[in-house]
Amino acid sequence: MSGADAVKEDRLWQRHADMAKLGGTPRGGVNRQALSAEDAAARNQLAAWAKARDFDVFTDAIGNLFIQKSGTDPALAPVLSGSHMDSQPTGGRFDGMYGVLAAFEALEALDDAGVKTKRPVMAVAWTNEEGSRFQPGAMGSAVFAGACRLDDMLGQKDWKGIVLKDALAETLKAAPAPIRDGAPGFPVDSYIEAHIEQGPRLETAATTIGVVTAIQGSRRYIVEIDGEEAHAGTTPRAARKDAYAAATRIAAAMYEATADADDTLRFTIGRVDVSPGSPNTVPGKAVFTIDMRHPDNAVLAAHEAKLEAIVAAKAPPCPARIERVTNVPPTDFDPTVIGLVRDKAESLGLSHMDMPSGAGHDAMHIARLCPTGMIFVPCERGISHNEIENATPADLAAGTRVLVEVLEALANR
Ligand code: HGY
Ligand code: MN
Ligand code: MN
Repeated sequence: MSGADAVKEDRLWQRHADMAKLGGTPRGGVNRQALSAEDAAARNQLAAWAKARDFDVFTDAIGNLFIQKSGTDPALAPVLSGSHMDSQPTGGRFDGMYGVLAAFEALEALDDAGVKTKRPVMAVAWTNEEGSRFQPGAMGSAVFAGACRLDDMLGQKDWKGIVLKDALAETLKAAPAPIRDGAPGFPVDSYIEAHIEQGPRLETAATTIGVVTAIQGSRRYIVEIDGEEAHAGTTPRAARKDAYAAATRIAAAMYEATADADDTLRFTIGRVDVSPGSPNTVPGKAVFTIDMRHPDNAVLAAHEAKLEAIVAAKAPPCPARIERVTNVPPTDFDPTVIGLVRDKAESLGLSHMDMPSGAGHDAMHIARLCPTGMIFVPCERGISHNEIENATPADLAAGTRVLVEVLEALANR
């Protein structure tokens, strides 16, 4: 029996149902934010399944969780596959989790089929990919790849002021696993990540497998505006330093400046905090986030200059600043890995198409370490970052069969 034949669709689907209970929401989605109690519960669940298989389980100093199936030559650098288990606040049960469970199912299928590989094969759950609680996103993979410094990340605070270092310590206490000592990162031969597409292209093309060629560039910013709290009834407009009024002027100008004719640039203001938040006090502070993406880095750089100019022009009389929080250039995946995904989908008789990724993934950082690629499967109406996110058991299993085949090929190189 081949590893791909040993993939169990029901087991994989049931694991998604089991994990969806951890942070499950009334609408069938998940709220399992990074380094929360729900995240710790998912870590414990995955580790329990791994230990039942005698796979090795360990974490690193930023909490990335690794599960290893040994190879015949332990001295060789491992092949990694995985994604993330943290979710958006109103997230779906497949974003990230599919990539982790597909990787674990692949280890199990190889084990069930008695397939030995030269290289060790590892499933990985990267810490804090979403970045909705602690910025920046894709944090665990960025620290592992050396794109972010561990100490800088440990000092990050969430919107309630909780320091990441403390949340991480609590998570690792609630979900203990041996910590591989030293700074995060170790030699990796290659990396392959399975993920739902989070867009409608595969479903529209009635195609099962996305052969992912690249990820578009993404930049995130924080805009902070300082106003002056004042009485809503007595303070004339001319005397006001209204932080929220300045924020709306800035935001309106930014939406206009980023509305490109071919609708390729992605510009999102996802979070706005206004304080003190009293109906009859002029806002003294406004803070909002910006998420901007495009396949061409030069376009992102040009628009970054526009955003800075808009803050300077529209903020007065309120002092304001814009700070770039992340800058991940466009990522091209490795032609060998792309070719493997395409060939294995073909040999398994699965429809497939080459496509770029609009969403960001941990693979964008790992691609700077080693040959990397991704496998997409469809999600219903392309909806994601939404509790109604959905996929089919058959598509999830099909993507996992391609994953097993690719892992075997990479691990026996
Ligand atoms: O934002 C992203 O692209 C990813 O889904 N976290
Ligand atoms: Mn994701
Ligand atoms: Mn996501």
